[in-house]
Amino acid sequence: MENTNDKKQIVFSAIQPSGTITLGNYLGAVKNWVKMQQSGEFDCIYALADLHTITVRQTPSVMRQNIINAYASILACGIDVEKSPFFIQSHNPNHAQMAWVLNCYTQFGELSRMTQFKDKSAKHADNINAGLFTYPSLMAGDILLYQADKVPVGSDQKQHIELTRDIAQRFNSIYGEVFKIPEGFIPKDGARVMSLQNPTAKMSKSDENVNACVLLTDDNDTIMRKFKRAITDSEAHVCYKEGKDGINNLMSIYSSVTGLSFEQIEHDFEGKGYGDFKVAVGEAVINELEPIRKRYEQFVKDKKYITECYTKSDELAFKISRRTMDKVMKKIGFIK
Ligand code: AQP
Repeated sequence: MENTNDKKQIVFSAIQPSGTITLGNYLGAVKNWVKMQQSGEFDCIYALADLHTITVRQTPSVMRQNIINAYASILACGIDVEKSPFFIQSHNPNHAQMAWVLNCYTQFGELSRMTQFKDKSAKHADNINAGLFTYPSLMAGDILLYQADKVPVGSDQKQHIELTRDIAQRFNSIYGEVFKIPEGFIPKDGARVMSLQNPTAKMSKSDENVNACVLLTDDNDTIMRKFKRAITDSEAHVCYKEGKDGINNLMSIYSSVTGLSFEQIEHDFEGKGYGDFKVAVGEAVINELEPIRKRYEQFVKDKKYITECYTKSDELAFKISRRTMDKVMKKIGFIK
């Protein structure tokens, strides 16, 4: 990252190591992280949001491995820490501190309206903890600490970004221009990749049904098998239409990886069955993910390199975020 005074816009985004990174995470967010890094137009800062992960109960040994695997996956997608720091959230205490402060500027009613809280409470009814409820204030702190202009995320995070803006505006209206007001950056295609087994629910890395998600670590045969088994409908006509959730999802994935428009896809598959279409989607996704998986297999074995990457990134992230944290503490009235 070039830490200069050239006034590039700042990009911040994070991903939870709550399982293996999915095609949904990749198309919705990480692909844009890489594009924004490569464009040279932005100063990008990325994080592994491991503090968020414990809002759902984790097994310690699995969590340790998930952190390493997720870190290696993101490097394999093309994040280069020489250009964009990619740090580990729990290594930077400013995040926990900022989350507490922002909790005191976030309303109970606002948090109660968050659909992710409602979904996750229903899914984990035996563990509806306070962290799950206040997850959006931690996320707001992640973004605001870096004075981010743009936040590349999938559409499931839109509501949290809007709340981040509201919290920042509320804080600024009391204390002056402390926080930059960030904007979400949501892709046109791939913004919400749905489960292959239940196309009305989003693809999630913590889904217990292995056939529901394509993982960045899946081999080519597994990817093809998952697409062949994807739930569709009985119409056997490849077109984007309300009610055809399974086909709509496959078209959206295909469009996102090939760049083809829906009209072009409909034209190309006119008169062909779903079998042909599923194979075409499988092949396109294999082409996209195979090089990533090969790089992942190299990175994940190289613990020394991974440690070097995050240590360097942690230090830079701490330095940048501390500036905002100090300012916030001073404005509120804490003493040094
Ligand atoms: N299905 C999806 N389609 C498009 N984008 C998605 N994202 C997640 N699922 C999809 C985007 O991926 C980024 C990282 O997400 P996260 O790990 O911070 O949290 P999440 O949204 O809760 O992701 P998962 O995969 O659903 O994890 P679990 O199962 O642990 O809850 C975000 O930008 C998100 O929008």
